[in-house]
Amino acid sequence: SKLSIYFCGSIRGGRNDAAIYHEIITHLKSFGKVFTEHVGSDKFNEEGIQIDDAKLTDKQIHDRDMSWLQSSDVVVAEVTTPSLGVGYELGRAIEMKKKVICLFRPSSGKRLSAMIEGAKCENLFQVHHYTEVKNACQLLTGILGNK
Ligand code: 6K6
Repeated sequence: SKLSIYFCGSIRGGRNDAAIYHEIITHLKSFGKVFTEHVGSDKFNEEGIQIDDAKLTDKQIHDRDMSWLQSSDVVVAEVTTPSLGVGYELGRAIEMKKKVICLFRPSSGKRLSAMIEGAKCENLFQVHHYTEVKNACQLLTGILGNK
């Protein structure tokens, strides 16, 4: 059956990995509906303002994202580029007892926050280190593919 998937990736934290988010989101769409698809779009300026879409206030963005998060079955986060928004979403998702899958690329030279790495908990909060996006996608198929 079709899943509702909430994807998290950095916007104002930095757009270096936007192309990777886009690839992951494209893959996730084969498992159901992806909220926050815009996270993988290239239609943002450096301030994380969406260029062509209707302009929303920060409060509207926050409230809309929180209701999407609430109605999602699973949360997938690319956490390599540190983002306050993504960290916030993950904390809220844990509180909502959502299943969370974090994806991190050690080849970035960054070290993942202990608050994300250390939140790891068997099934409900997973943290996976990957190298190539295709490996991350295979991993997602393994987790989401038979649901
Ligand atoms: C539209 C109008 C003005 O700005 C926008 C676009 N901004 C956002 N739209 C939707 N979700 C957002 C936006 N900014 C942040 N988020 C959420 O926080 C996304 O779901 C991302 O996972 C996360 C990114 O947070 P930052 O702190 O890196 O921006």
